[in-house]
Amino acid sequence: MKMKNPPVNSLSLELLTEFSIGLEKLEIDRGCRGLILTSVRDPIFSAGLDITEMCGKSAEHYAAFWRAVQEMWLKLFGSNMVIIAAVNGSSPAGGCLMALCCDYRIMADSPKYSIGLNETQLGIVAPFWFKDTMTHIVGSRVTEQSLQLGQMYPAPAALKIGLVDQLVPEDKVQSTAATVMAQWLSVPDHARQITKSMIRKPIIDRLVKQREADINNFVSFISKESIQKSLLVYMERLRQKKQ
Ligand code: CO8
Repeated sequence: MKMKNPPVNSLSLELLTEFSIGLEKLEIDRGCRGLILTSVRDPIFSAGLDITEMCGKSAEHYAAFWRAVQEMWLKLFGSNMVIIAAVNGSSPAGGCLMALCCDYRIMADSPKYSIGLNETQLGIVAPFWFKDTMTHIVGSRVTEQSLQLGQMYPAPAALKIGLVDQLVPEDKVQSTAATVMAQWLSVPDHARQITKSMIRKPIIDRLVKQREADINNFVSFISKESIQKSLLVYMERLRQKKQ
């Protein structure tokens, strides 16, 4: 599955909705046992959540958007398929979250590309299930430090802390993903799926149990004037970086 949402593959409400529907279809297709998640947009895997969906919109819009983010996470993190992230470029925040939901991450070996949960840099807070997903991969200490600092890791540093599993030359990301997929698919599905579910279900259940409260929290947090101001300042900084 190749994400395509120019210019930076941000996760808009439309992309998230299409993504979840697409994943659902593959999930029930018995002929599909694995999925490689990547982007058509070298050098960007995904710029994370579309910030414009979180600025200057109504409470109803924020609620619908957040439900779509939750749905993407529930489907991706909870998938029965083998999912491999072919991270062919930078991957901040929501993009990093998507990669972390996969079973294995292969990243283009270039210090130009970075990955991480940088929410605090925008003046916003990664919710508990973003934190849980990162903790699941790299442990509490690294997660705490990374989340407080909103740290983005260049590819070599990301490998060092285990945020990604393997670095390969840029032109080998897709072919390596196919090789790794073959290895994962050599394990009998039922045994692998039960094992995956046993480990991930408690993490998934935490969100399922408080999904509505999590939406309400998001809506009230993102609607605050101070938070809206932080996001606008951040967008302006992105624009100025170009000049
Ligand atoms: N959403 C919307 N627009 C974006 C985003 C984004 N996430 N990222 C970039 N853009 C826009 C830029 O503003 C720019 O717009 P314009 O052309 O109108 O000026 C355009 O895309 C191109 O951006 P760049 O020139 O910066 O492109 P580069 O190729 O130089 O860099 C990067 C690409 C590395 C992706 C860079 O754009 C970047 O770092 N973007 C910011 C990414 C980011 O910080 N994302 C965080 C989103 S928040 C999130 O995912 C989780 C939120 C959890 C919510 C919790 C709340 C309670």
